[in-house]
Amino acid sequence: MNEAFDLRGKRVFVAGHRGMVGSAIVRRLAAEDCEILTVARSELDLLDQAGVRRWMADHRPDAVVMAAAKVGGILANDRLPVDFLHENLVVQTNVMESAFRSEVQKLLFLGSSCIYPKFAPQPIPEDALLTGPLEPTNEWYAIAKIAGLKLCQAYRRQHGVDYISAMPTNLYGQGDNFDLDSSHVIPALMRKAHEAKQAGRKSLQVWGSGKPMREFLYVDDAADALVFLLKNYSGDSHVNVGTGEDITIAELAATVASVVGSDATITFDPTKPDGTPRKLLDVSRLFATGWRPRYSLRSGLEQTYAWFLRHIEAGQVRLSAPES
Ligand code: GFB
Repeated sequence: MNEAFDLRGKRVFVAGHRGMVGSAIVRRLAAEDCEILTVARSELDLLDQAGVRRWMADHRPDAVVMAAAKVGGILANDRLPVDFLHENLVVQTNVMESAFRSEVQKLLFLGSSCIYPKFAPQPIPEDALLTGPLEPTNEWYAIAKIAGLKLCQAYRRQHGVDYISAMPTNLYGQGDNFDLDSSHVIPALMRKAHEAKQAGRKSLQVWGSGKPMREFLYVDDAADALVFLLKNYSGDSHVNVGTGEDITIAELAATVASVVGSDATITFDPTKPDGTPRKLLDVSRLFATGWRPRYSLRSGLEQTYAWFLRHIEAGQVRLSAPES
């Protein structure tokens, strides 16, 4: 890692600050001596190019963290291809182009581990990008994210600005989406286990075969790694962000049930897709800097469930599909 970007006294715009990742980045940046800029969706629609240009010109941040995205689990990706491709392309392009016009020198773009080919070597190194076909359930999202990281490279090459990108593995934690149709696997299983426990039900249904393997990173660890990269990384290549460890979905379901305190029996629904068989990131580039996650999967799940219990009664857990 080279070229430190000193955050002291800087104005940092976090796009997507209401989302799970954006809000974790805002929490993490609060420990830095910088000014955090955010804007409510009611004030600025990131799909509106003229509005984004105007906002950026008026506020002139020094750095931008691009955490705004249309995200969702395997089924939402499969069912809403236009939303995942079009919204992400437009929003990320608007933010990057407006940032450049307003002379933003440092920008961090967030992608996803689904940018890699379905049958990439495991663990997946950064240079496996574009070496094979994508996983069909999320190719729309993946194409948008690949375009985003390429746009960062293009800005670097053509204009010499320090736009970088990070590819986090599957993330989870407080502020996640717990809507069963559009969520990722951890919030879905946590909610199902919680509701089974409350209703005294003895079955916990898991989509697919339970055999796919996934790597999970707690969102506060992700935010810590992302702020670390913002401060310390400058380079053409995207950087993988993960833990370097994965487990099967069946093992995950058993762990979630244990954290929730549910003794339900796990059943599998083969009508639902498995998605990519495995996507363990090669995190040697990130780990070479000395950065490490602080939360084990179990402790991250415990944190998440504690947050869920604290917020569910107050109606502060997202239980239905987020507006697009
Ligand atoms: O988290 P998930 O939806 O996303 O699913 P992906 C991970 C695995 O968990 C799949 C299984 O094999 C699912 O079939 N699974 C089991 C469940 N039970 C459930 C359940 O109740 N809900 C859900 N959602 N899954 C997404 C991509 O892929 O990962 C995105 O679609 C993005 O584009 C994101 O990259 C990080 O890991 O399969």
